[in-house]
Amino acid sequence: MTLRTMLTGVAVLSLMSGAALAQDRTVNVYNWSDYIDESVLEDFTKETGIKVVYDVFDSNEVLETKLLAGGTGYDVVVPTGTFLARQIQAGVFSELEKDKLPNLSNMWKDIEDRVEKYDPGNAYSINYMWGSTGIGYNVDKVKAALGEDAPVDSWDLVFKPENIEKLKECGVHMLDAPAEMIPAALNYLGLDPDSKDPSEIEKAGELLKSVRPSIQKFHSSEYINALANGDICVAIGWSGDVLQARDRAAEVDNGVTIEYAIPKEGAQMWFDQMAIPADAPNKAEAHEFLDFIMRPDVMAKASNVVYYANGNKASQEFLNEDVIGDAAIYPDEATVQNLFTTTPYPPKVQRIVTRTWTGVKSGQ
Ligand code: N2P
Repeated sequence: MTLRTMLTGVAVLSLMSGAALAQDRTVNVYNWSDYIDESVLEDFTKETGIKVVYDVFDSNEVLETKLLAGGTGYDVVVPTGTFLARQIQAGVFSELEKDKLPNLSNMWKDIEDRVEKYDPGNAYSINYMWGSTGIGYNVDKVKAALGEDAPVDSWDLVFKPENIEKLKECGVHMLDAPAEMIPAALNYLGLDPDSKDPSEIEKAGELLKSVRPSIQKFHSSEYINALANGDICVAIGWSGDVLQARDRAAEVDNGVTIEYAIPKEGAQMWFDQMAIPADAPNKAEAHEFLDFIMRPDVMAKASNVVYYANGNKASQEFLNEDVIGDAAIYPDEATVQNLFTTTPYPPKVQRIVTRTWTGVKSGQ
């Protein structure tokens, strides 16, 4: 072999491995179900050549168990602020390399400020979307069960036994999310929704147990189709999920009308944050993914499809009017006043919450 052919061989080889490398770049994303427009992922791959392996979950507890065990293989995960805060403490995440995220300049200061209490300095996460935990209902079925004056704007709908007993027949689903259902119950009882007091958590548990016989199912994603198909009449659920149900029903024109209410007694406001696990195999790709997500048009596309508000100020001019103009998605000042946030449970209290929740679900 001459030196020349040898060199050519090396050049060809290195070119090939370069191409193979480019092709092999991957980012493993673990996000909530029903939380993105698939075309966002396709566009990212088209533009960067990075393949997206996309998995979904519908529970912070499930995500947290995996993150604490480590070695998930995920590069981007999306915990809610309260869970993120204690996961940061546990050393689960890698600090963001902000010089790799020029699109951070598009983010919304108001939301970054609110997230400070979970992630000081927004050092580990960016806001993906935020929303509220309220009530989704089938307008006609609820009226049929409770009459014209059904209290659809109040937690009375589901927490007053005489109401929920009448809804049992047409089907009620509740989120399988103790960190949201216990605060909702505390708030309804006039107690601090962020209470860490075991005796108050016990009281919330009692309220939830009192309505338990009327709950058909505890789940955190199935209710979208169940509402849309007219299979159930009420779901305690997340804002955007209920609005997606409303849309799915309208699309098939099945005569089902779904609405979402932020109950007048108040509801929880939460922030879902994208973060990079400390042991993520593809951190460079994770940063590229986050920066792509923070493009105004990309973030708007996602919100326009899933009906959740996002933490990207610059995206707002690209939002459809039925998103930016809907107070159930982008609440006005008065509605925001009615929303509460919570902080993480310390381990001891968490055990009480977990035990209480197991009791609620099993009806014990
Ligand atoms: C998406 C639900 C995300 C809201 N389906 C829960 N944090």
